[in-house]
Amino acid sequence: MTMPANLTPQYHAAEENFKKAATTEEKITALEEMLAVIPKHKGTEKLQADLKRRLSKLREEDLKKGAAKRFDPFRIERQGAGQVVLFGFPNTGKSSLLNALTRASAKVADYPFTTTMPASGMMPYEDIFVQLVDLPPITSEISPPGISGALIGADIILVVFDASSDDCLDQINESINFLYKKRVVREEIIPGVRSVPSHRVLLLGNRVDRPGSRENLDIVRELKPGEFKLYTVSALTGESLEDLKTVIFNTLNVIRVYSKVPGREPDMKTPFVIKRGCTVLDLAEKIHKDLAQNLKFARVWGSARFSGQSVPRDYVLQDRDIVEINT
Ligand SMILES: Nc1nc2c(ncn2[C@@H]2O[C@H](COP(=O)(O)OP(=O)(O)O)[C@@H](O)[C@H]2O)c(=O)[nH]1
Ligand SMILES: [Mg+2]
Repeated sequence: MTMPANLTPQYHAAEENFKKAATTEEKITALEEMLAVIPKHKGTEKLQADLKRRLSKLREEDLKKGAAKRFDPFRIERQGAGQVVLFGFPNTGKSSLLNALTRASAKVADYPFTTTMPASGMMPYEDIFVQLVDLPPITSEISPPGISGALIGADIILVVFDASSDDCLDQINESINFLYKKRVVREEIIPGVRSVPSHRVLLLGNRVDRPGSRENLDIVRELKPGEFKLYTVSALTGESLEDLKTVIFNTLNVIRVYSKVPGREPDMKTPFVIKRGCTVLDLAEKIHKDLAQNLKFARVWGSARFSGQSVPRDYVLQDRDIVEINT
């Protein structure tokens, strides 16, 4: 096919990576990069469409091959209301946070590289669970191969740093640079290209119980990369861990709804977790395909103007609504 003129050096570099790619995963990443950096104008429309076609074909192939057959310890099966990864330098307290927030018992030690494989646990939040994944650390020199895949698949990335360390600003900057370099986070969101939006990347200062951390945090507040929100906790004393849970839940941007069979009490034990903005029809689809097809109307307790009000299928649900679907 004829190449449109004025493709950028970044595009050609990404294309080089594609040619060199050894695995399907690498090919997908390179194609995503090509699509991300290609100049968007009329002259490249054909090429853009071609890239998208190749990308979806590769993704299909990848699925067919079966992720399960290839053993990849960095591919942690998603569970619960969302997946949150703990990412950062050694000894910042990632494993301690996992243990404090879940019932996991990851190994904690005050020497680096105690964590060599991802470990996960479920964090209870009110009546739901959120999955936390403790990743092996990165440093200025090394990063575990495979870590990008675990990062890009996450709903939230917690960039954990040691607030009591004089290096904490370097820890933050290097962690953030890593995310940009590996294209986990991008300057702009490009349709069809995976990335974690910057509002889902949270800076988390741990060990605030230790001396010096208040002063360090003053500096961090002033000099941190601006677009990322900052939170502080202590895994040791438990300080602000409850607040962190709420922040995580709010950042996931999901709601809980309780289903009710007509004529019966609602099931308040196991909520359905759906994206904020979902409608009655979306919920019905999630419960069962047939239910969506036969859906006539629903009654809602909670956000509706009065309890048990009949609402149409495009009614937007709110957190903690009780929904009775009528067919
Ligand atoms: N004082 C204090 N020590 C902590 C805190 N969190 C972790 N630690 C200690 O920091 C060291 C490293 O913790 P670890 O969870 O293994 O860090 P990781 O390498 O990031 O997984 C251990 O000695 C922990 O006991 C905290 O909030 N306060
Ligand atoms: Mg660890």
